[in-house]
Amino acid sequence: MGLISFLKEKFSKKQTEDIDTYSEGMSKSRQNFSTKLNSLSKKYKKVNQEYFEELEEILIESDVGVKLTLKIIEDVLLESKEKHITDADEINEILIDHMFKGYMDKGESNTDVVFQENGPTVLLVVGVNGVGKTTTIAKLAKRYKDQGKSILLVAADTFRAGACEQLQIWADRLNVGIVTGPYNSDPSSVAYEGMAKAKNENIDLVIVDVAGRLQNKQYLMDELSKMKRVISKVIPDAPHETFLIIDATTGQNGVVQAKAFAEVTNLTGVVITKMDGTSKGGIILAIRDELGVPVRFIGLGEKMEDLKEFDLESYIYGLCVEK
Ligand SMILES: Nc1nc2c(ncn2[C@@H]2O[C@H](COP(=O)(O)OP(=O)(O)OP(=O)(O)O)[C@@H](O)[C@H]2O)c(=O)[nH]1
Ligand SMILES: [Mg+2]
Repeated sequence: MGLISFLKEKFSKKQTEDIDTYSEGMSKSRQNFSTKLNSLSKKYKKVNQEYFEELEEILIESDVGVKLTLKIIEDVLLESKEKHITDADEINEILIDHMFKGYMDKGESNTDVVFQENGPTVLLVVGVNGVGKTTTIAKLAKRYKDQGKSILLVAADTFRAGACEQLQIWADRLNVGIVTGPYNSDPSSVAYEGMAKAKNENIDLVIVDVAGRLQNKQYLMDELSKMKRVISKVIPDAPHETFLIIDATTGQNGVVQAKAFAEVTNLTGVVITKMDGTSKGGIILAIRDELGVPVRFIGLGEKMEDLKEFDLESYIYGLCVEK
C-alpha cells in the first residue's frame, strides 16, 4: 500500500483536531499541488518523458527546491521502470512516497522541546524581522505553561523599537515572567540578566527572543556567539535549543536565510510560520533537504492553537488529500 492510501485510511478513522488544522492551514498549498497533480494524470493517463518534465515543474513551483526535486524525480523514474508502472495515478502515488522519504532520509528527530533534567532549559529563537518570532514565542510559552512548566521570556531583540513592548504584552496576557532591556541596549546583557533570574527562580523554560540581522554575516555570528558565551556562563551547556523561524510565504528566500543562519549557529530546529498564507508548502522539504535540521513546529494560522508540532504524515496528508 502506498503512503497516500495508508494516510487516508489512518486519518479517516481518526479525525483529530490537529489533522483538521493541518488540512485547513494547508488548503492553499493543496489547491496548488494536488490539483496540478490530478489534472496532470488526467491529461496523460500513461506516463512519458513530458509527463516527468511537467511533474518536475510542479514540484519546483511548490518550492520543493531544485536539488531535491531532481532527486525525487530520478527516484520515481527508477522505481517506475523497475516495477513497469506507466499509469499516471500510480506514478503520482510513488512520487508522494518519495517526498516523504526525502524528509525521513535525514534521520529521526524530536519535535517537542527537549527539557533538561536539572535546571532551566534555554531556547534561543532567531530569525529575520517579521517572520513571526514573537508570536511563535508566545504560542510556545502558552503550550508549555499549559503543560505546567514555569516560563520566563527574555526580550533580547533590543534593536527594533517596540519589540520588547510586544513581548511584554504577551507576557502579561499569558501571565508569565519577562526580562527586558532598554531600546538599543546590549542584547547579551539582557540575556545574562534573564539567565540569572531563571536560575534563581528555578524556571523550567527560558525563551529568548533574538534579533536576526542578516545584512552582515560576521556581525550576526559575533553577536550570536557572544550571546551564547554569556548564557553559558550562568547556565553551563545552554542554550539547549536554537530554533530558526522561517516565514513560509518567503519561498526560496527562506531557504537562503536558513542556510545563512545554519552557517553561523548550531540550529536544533526550524519553525515554519504562516503556512496558511502560502500556496507553496513544499518549502518544508527544501529546508530539510538543504540543512538537515528538523522542522519542530509549524504555524498553520494566527490563533494560539494553530502552532502545531510538526508531523510529517499530517503535513503530507494536508498537502495531498482533499477532505
Ligand atoms: N497567518 C499567520 N500569521 C502569522 C503566523 N505566525 C505569525 N503570524 C503573523 O505574522 C506577523 C508578524 O509576527 P511577529 O511575531 O511580530 O514577527 P517577528 O518576527 O517577531 O517580527 P519583528 O519583531 O518585527 O522582527 C503577525 O501579524 C503575526 O500574527 C502564522 O502561522 N500564520
Ligand atoms: Mg518580534
